[in-house]
Amino acid sequence: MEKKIILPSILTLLPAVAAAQARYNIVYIMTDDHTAQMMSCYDNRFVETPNLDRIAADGVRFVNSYVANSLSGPSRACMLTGKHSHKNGFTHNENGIFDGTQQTMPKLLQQAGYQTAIIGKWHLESLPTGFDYWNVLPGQGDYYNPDFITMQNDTVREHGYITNVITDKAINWMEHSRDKSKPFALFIHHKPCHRCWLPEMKYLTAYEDKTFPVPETFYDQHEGRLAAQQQEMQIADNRHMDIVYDTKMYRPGIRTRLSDLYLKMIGRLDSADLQRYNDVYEPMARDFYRRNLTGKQLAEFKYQRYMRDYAKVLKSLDDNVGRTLDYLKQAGLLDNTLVVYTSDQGFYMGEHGWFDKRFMYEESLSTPLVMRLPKGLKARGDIQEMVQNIDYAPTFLQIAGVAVPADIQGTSLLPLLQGKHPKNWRKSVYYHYYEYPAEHSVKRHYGVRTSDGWKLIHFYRDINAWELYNLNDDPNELHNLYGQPGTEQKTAELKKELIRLQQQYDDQAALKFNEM
Ligand code: SGN
Ligand code: CA
Repeated sequence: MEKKIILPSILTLLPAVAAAQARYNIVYIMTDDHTAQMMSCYDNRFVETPNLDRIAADGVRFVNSYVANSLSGPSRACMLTGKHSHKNGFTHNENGIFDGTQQTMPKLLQQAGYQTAIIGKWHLESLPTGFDYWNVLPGQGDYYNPDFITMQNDTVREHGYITNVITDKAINWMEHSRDKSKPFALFIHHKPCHRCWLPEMKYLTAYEDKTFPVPETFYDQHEGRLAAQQQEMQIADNRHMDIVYDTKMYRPGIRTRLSDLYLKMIGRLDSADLQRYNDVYEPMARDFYRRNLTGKQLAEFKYQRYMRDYAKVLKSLDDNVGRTLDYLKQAGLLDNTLVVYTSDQGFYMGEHGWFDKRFMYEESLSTPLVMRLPKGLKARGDIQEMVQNIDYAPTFLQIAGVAVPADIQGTSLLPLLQGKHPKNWRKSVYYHYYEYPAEHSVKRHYGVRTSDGWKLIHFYRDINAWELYNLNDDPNELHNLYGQPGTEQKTAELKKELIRLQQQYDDQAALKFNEM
């Protein structure tokens, strides 16, 4: 069992913190579908994200950061509760309703005298609880002139581009609405880089002259990986990545599975902006339909369009994170505030030929995580320890001097932020994905990933397929070693570790599927 740290009082265990100042504020910025490949402090092949990198440069970068279930709602529920999906009850996006009566980290912070607020994507269906202020997007929200649900449960349409609007609201709350006599925890949940990557007007043409390198696994045929052969997230396949909705190649008269949704989304623009939008995309579409691309040429065309639009929405995101940091500095809050930047999960940028997430492979099991630390927390640079999104709740509680309830499954990252490297730190993480059947058709699976680079996955229920990877030799997870001669001992070792984690986290349903 991992050791659970119960904090009786901030004065006993955090004398440095208590002496230096009142309790730290927490500004938690979470984006949607933003993956580490597209963040220059992790990977500089594709884009520059100077403001996100500033957080890491001034603080810490977690290089082994994982989610528990690579999907929006479940990931958010793990963050709020500090518990795996089977314990917080929110396992799927589809038909999921978060039980807002349960214990959550924001509620515990609130009870301890924090002002709490959440602005932006919520995606848990029930209305937020545990927040003094909330203003959230209905479902996935819209990029253009977005609607927000207010605390009176009205839906109000705002004017502008989503990332700017959310940031304005966040800054406005910090500056004008909160009770400045109290510490605060603000959750800023952005929409980018979620599908279908609609850019801000000023970045309509950004990256259009850039050609992105095609990932080495773009043409992966998924041999030896049964579930990967059955997914529906191929960039090349027009049934998965829609030529109109996703790559914006619209022309009058064309109808695709998602073209109506696309027209509805861009139709939210004011007419002058819609004209500007069409002036950029229509000529591209005319040219595209003239060329009649097929095969590899079509696949790579779609890949470039995908990368460019993703990079455009990311540019607005990076600007707005910069604006948030500048506000904190100007308001004199930086020294006293923990700033966290992360995403609800990672994403495929053409690796294995894919977009989307869900699989326990590295790109979507991982999530970017950087933090700017308040005065008194000494860690700087890279943190190698394995961390998971169930750790955020206990971390924030401990930072706030609040006792961490024993039923929280994550581990507080505070020792790491203090520059310590506890010897008994976890050596493996547990993952469990549930949403099947569903869009993108990724089969249910669970598994273990160890700090020494091994991974065991079990796709279960309407499929029964085990996968084993040695990431040290096969970082792209192309060679499933399960059942290969010579791997028996490693497999047994990992199965034992998987069962240990399932018992530790009390995932009874999964334990039953091990014997399938
Ligand atoms: C939508 C998207 C999917 C995406 C899910 C979940 N389709 O349904 O591509 O996987 O959200 O994303 S769309 O046609 O509506 O764009 S999540 O990040 O919210 O979990
Ligand atoms: Ca997401």
